[in-house]
Amino acid sequence: MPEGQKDLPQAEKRAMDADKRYARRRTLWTSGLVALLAGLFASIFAVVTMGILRLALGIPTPIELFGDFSLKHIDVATFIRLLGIFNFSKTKPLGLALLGMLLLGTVLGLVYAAIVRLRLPVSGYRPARREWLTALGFAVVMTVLGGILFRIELPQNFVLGLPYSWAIVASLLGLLLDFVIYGLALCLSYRALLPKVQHFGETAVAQSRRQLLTRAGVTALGVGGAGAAYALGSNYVSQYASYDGQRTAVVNQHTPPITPNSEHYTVTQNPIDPGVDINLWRLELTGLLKNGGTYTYDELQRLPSTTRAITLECISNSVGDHLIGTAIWQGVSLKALLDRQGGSLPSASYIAMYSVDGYTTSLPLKEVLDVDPLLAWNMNGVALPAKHGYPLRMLIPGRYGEENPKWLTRIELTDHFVGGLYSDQGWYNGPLHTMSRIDRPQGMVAFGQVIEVGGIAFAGPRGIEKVEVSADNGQSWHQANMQPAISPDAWVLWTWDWTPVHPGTYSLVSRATDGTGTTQIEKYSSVVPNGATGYPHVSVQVK
Ligand SMILES: Nc1nc2c(c(=O)[nH]1)N[C@H]1C(S)=C(S)[C@@H](COP(=O)(O)O)O[C@H]1N2
Ligand SMILES: [Mo]
Repeated sequence: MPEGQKDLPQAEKRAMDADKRYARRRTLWTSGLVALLAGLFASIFAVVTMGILRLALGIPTPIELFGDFSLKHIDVATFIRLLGIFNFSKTKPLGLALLGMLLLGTVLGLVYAAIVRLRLPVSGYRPARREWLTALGFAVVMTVLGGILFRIELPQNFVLGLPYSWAIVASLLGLLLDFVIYGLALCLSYRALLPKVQHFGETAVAQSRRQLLTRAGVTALGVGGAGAAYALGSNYVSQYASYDGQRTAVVNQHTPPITPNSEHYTVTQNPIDPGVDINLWRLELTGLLKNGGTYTYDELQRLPSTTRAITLECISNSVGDHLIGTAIWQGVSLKALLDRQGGSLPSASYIAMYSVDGYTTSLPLKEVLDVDPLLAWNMNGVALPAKHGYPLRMLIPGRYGEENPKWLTRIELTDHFVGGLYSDQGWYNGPLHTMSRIDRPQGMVAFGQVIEVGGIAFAGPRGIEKVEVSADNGQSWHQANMQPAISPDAWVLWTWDWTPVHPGTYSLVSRATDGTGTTQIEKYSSVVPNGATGYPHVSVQVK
């Protein structure tokens, strides 16, 4: 140690310590700030990657996977509350999740910086091996964590409609690519933005110009990336399934026996409904059946098909509401298809159905076969419209709409129940409740003439035995006339000729009795979580 230092006065030593501390703090602040900027930059590029993969190949973004995952982990009551808070918009919560992900990616920049611990100033723009490896490690760990957390959500593919296993592979590769891009962008931009040591043979001016250009370059790329992310987001939002929740049309207070496709109610879990590439799409039959099998769209359509009118009703159809419609469906019966595969094994007690949008439902096999379900490719004489499940959907008569998967791709026979969005939330999935609805009259009617009261009634395959109408709020009942049902699985239309004895305000009520002789439940209950019950009441003024 040189002579002089030994003799340094206490005060000077303390000043030097303070300097060191100051330098360390500056390093910490600089690294931290640069790490956050690099984290944000990397997140933007990850979002651009996700957007491209989602829109071009239908690979679900981590944001959507997170959304699907979360929705299965809340109960019906919370679900309904959230629908209210977000005013039934799916893009708003997804937007929030996107912001959350950007924030997370930005903060992760700090973790990266803490791991690589570069001493400032750094020499050169090229990341060292350790930095590359750390970035790669980030990508791998994030992919593995995502894969484990979202393992149930991975089998979904929106643009191509890939079969189940391929969809899992595509989703995992998508996650990997998203996170590799994140890691690379983080590693490169962190290095690029940090202050550099002065090199011999380069003037200070040249050096700081280079540093400035790099920072400007990173900023420009970041702004460009943000623009691209915005454009991709707008494209996504422009495809939004705004028809979700659309009611079946009633024309002049009359419900047509068959609902035209364009007027059939629609309900979807998806922000954007899936499309499928019909050359890639398959129907797979697997699990506890004698022979597994795979069908292309053409192969399915060459099977002997049946045509049947089936009424579909959403579990969210309140008393008097219009989330119910009837179409003539054409397809192959599930029984016939399973028979072709040699039938089910004795241990098969459940059927699980998987759709290309990741929607999954499951029901007891015997109960399902009892109602002779249909795998339909045509709806009212034309190929299934995209929003009603092209290329194939399942119709299980007597079960609420939620148990009638659209965009079906895989049927599995199992010995256990397989969860899905609505069953996980706790919605009822048993046989639907008998219902009736009064369509007319409404509001005001003229006194002194016969008034036709009319509406619908429905009990799935149990059928409707009779419909009764009351004009005095349920004190006396009159049997309505029923049009013969177009099929055992369709609603019936009914009418009753009413001659009010004096003008006034009347409360019309209806009740249906199903084929087993059981009258619909009188006690009012809202749709959550078991489906609505209660007699419909319509108040009319006779003047
Ligand atoms: N794959 C898939 N199938 C689905 C849904 C969905 O979101 N995804 N929604 C279900 C619900 S809740 C209902 S009520 C019916 C609605 O069918 P529709 O839109 O053809 O009337 O589809 C069911 N099948
Ligand atoms: Mo539904």
